[in-house]
Amino acid sequence: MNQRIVVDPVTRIEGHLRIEARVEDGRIASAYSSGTMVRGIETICQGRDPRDLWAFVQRICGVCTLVHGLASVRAVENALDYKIPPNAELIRNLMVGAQYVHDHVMHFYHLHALDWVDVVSALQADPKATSELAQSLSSYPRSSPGYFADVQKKLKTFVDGGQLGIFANGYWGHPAYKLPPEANLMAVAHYLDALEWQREVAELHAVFGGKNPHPNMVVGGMPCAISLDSGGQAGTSVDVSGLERVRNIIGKMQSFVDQVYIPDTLAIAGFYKDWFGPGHGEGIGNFMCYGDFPAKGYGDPSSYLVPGGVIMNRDLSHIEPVDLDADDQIQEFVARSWYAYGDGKDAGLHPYAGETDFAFSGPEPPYQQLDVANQYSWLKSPRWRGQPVEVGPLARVLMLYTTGHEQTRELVDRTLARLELPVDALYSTMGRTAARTLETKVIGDAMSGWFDQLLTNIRAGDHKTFNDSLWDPSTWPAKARGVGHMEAPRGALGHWIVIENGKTANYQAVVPSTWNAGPRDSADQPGPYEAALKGHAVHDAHQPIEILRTVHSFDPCIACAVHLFDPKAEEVTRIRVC
Ligand code: NFE
Ligand code: MG
Repeated sequence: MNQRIVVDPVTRIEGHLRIEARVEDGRIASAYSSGTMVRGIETICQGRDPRDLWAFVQRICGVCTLVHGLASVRAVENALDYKIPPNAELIRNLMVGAQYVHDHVMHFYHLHALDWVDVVSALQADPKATSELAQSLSSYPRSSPGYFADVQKKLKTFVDGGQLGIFANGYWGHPAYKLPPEANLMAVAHYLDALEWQREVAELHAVFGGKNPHPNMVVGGMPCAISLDSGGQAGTSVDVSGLERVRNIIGKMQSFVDQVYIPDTLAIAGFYKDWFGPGHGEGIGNFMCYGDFPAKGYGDPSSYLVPGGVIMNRDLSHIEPVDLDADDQIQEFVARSWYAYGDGKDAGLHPYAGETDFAFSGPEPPYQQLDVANQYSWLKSPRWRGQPVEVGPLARVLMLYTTGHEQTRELVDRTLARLELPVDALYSTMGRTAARTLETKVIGDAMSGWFDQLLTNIRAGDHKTFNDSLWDPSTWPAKARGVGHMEAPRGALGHWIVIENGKTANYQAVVPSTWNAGPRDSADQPGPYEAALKGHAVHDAHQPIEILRTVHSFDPCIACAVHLFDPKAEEVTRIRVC
């Protein structure tokens, strides 16, 4: 029997995503990923002072609150060959690192866990047995029978009142849920703890950047002064007490990752080992990283913690270099998107020459029934040398693993050994989810090192965080162009800027979720979500939990992915939110 399944909107993500799947004989034969809401930032950059852009483009997203600001200042610095002080580089690493740890823990508990954890089943759990289970897995101190009994009582109040609140609308009782009630209760307790924890650790951004979300940035470094004075005498939040706060936050991050996030990932993964296997989100098998976390500056990729490069067809023995300036490498195609290029062709445009002009017949796209044979998304289709590539935690972990990063090798090997799985198991929905957990450990630990280095510099008398040598646009060349790239939590992110006479002549952002969630291209090659959904067995077309598991394993952010702007400022569509 053939069926068409529509999930719209996909919830527990940022932005508006619709998935359509054609099911033949119980399996997904083809899937279509559509970004259904358009919003916009890129075009309003044109004509502006390049030094102001970070504040505009940072509003592309409120989830990855920092990354578009950083990609933007890096793009301008790259265009102008503007060097920044080592302290600014370390603070940027710390802030991006904090974004990873915060995002990934929140994704696991608040956006993805309920695909695996049956909240209602937690009511059947024995709090004492839950306590024993928790203590067998971890030294996390919140593990007493009384603690779990309290969480269960809170949950029971929700259920008895017919108000599941934040837990409403799950597919509770679906046979795809495999955890015993005690494991479900433990995960629900940690879901609630993670809410409290994330509020505390978000403060790191506020110490260095004044606030969160959307901390302050500056072209040429970081806008915070640093001082070893105390008690506010220095007039900066980055004084002795601010630095102590940062040290405490890094410690809190590391202990939550070690005591809660990693043990929970391993425990849950152990019940879903089939989700490490074929037919469970293995995807297209091409992976790309731009690389990030420089030890010796953005201009020295050999010093990056995460190397850049492309892995094709799962061949871990060979890494292709990626060149973000080359016309024929990074390109965006629009054959299947609601855009058209000025020449009417779909040859693929490099972002320096990127265009964003709407094209669909009628007043708005056919949202009720996507025209999947033609155009069906507000996302473009980015390609590397014409090929779709997956970006994000799995790409980074494979890159670190295959280039011999010792801690990653040890973490991956230990995890696979414990679950009795081969390396190929990583190419899967659960592999993607586990990779995210493991990279959080790597980045969280690296943060301690960056912090120590920052303190060492300050103690040696280096307080410099900002370089004013190129601040004046009259010193700039008449024409310049540059790219700011980074590894955002969801994957490779690039902003490209063309500067003419001190103003922005063109600006394009190509974003991780656009790489992963983009539609097919003119050669009919599916994007990574679409490829990963193919082949799933769907147990119940009315409760397609299999689709949610795999799409969520990418951590979609469609606000990031669709970020263009209607230059005529017309209303493009109306979204009804129920
Ligand atoms: Ni809106 Fe983002 C990250 C960026 S998305 S979350 O990480 O860039 O793909
Ligand atoms: Mg773009």
